[in-house]
Amino acid sequence: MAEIEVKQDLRALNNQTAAKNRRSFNENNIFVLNIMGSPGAGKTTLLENILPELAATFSTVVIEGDLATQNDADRIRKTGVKAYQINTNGGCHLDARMIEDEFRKIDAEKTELLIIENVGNLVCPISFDLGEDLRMVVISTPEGEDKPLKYPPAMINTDAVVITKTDLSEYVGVSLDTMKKYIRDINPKVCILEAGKIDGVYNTGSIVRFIKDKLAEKRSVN
Ligand SMILES: Nc1nc2c(ncn2[C@@H]2O[C@H](COP(=O)(O)OP(=O)(O)O)[C@@H](O)[C@H]2O)c(=O)[nH]1
Ligand SMILES: [Mg+2]
Repeated sequence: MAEIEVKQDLRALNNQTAAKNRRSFNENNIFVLNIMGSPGAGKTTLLENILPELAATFSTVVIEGDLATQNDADRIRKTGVKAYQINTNGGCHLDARMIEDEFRKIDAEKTELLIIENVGNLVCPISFDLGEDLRMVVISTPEGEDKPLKYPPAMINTDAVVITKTDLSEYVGVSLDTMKKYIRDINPKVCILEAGKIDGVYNTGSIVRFIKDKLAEKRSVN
């Protein structure tokens, strides 16, 4: 009982900071995307492939979340996009306070799109609002087609599910159609997108379009 109360207090505190972050992002006309998914699902690879096109249109910054190392921030910097690394030192998710602290280092006036790659985990990040506008959950075919059924909160509390490594589905005995059906069984309304290498080229067109559309939607109502 005491443990439940502590968790509820932590969540309430996080929500307050997330609301503060959201106000700061809105005041500065920054669109914020939170990318979540298991370790190795292909989150950074997806970013490496969508950033050139997104950064050509919008002034973009990335915040990377990992337990340790600067590896992912280094990978992002190679695309020419500015990246900030948060090391959680064992923490299984980013929280709104970490983003608030990191955001102070960012030139808000010069930023239009902020992309956050959360710590690799299909459970903890889902229940922590960071103040983002858009959520994407990345799930790769080698994880197994039943994973959407096993992690319902990740399928429900997101705007889109990106199935990555579509090129590997036949080698790991995973049916893309079954995986999509399981995602829809949990969340009939969620947008399902695909990414993977086809003939050596990583296809990201639908994902870039989805992000651009959502960003334009937000601008049109503000
Ligand atoms: N074949 C294939 N490999 C991929 C794809 N996406 C990512 N990978 C590989 O999967 C591994 C983990 O990817 P990474 O982007 O670091 O995953 P993250 O931990 O979710 O950021 C790397 O070796 C990538 O090269 C894909 O679409 N197809
Ligand atoms: Mg990564």
